[in-house]
Amino acid sequence: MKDHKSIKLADYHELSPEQMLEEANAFRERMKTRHSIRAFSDRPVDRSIIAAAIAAAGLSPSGANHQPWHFCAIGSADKKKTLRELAEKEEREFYAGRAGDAWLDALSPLGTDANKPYLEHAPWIIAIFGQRKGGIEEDEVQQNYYVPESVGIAMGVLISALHHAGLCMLTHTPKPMTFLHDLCGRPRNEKPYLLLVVGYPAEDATVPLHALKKKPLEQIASFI
Ligand code: IYR
Repeated sequence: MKDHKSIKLADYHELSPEQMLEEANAFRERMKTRHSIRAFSDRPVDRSIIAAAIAAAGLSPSGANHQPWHFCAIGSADKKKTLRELAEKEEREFYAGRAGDAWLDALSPLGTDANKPYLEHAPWIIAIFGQRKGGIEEDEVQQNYYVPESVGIAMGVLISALHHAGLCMLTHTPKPMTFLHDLCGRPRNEKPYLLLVVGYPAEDATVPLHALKKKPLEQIASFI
């Protein structure tokens, strides 16, 4: 490798192959109990839990380690009310025709419609933004690289961290989401990627059968 500043890897913790398999299996079983839900309780969730999960997501790998993401955790009742109104406005147009028949057909097994009460009920909505420009220092304006990939990885870590902490979620993508710039006070050169609705499930929360059908390993992986 070319000369660069580094430290010796010191916090790697090796497991035996048996422990590895046990851990990997245990994690898969834990992830099996992650379900997107659309009915949330209004029970509060302490901000420190959300902050810890976001901090875990912030440890994700990213293009040139520029960490091109911003997580805006929306907990204020006023903001959530506005968010619901603005998102539902977009969704009404989406379901009234903007989506097109094929898309609406694909969504029908999920039972979704333009009503998004959970945007107001759930204690936290996390809006995730990708930054086209930035760099590793706070005030830098360099080009960022692999932004969607980096944001996607961080999102996966965030979802895993929140699930691991015992919370329920919904990934939600009103389209377009440009109203999030003003709502979250973020600059226009950031791209809103999605909303993560986070909280406890409502008593009557359900999981659509369609969402339980996961592709088997043979279909999603090849070993060559
Ligand atoms: N944003 C809409 C539609 C929607 C789109 C996809 I792709 C989904 O997987 C689920 C819903 C909504 O939230 O209803």
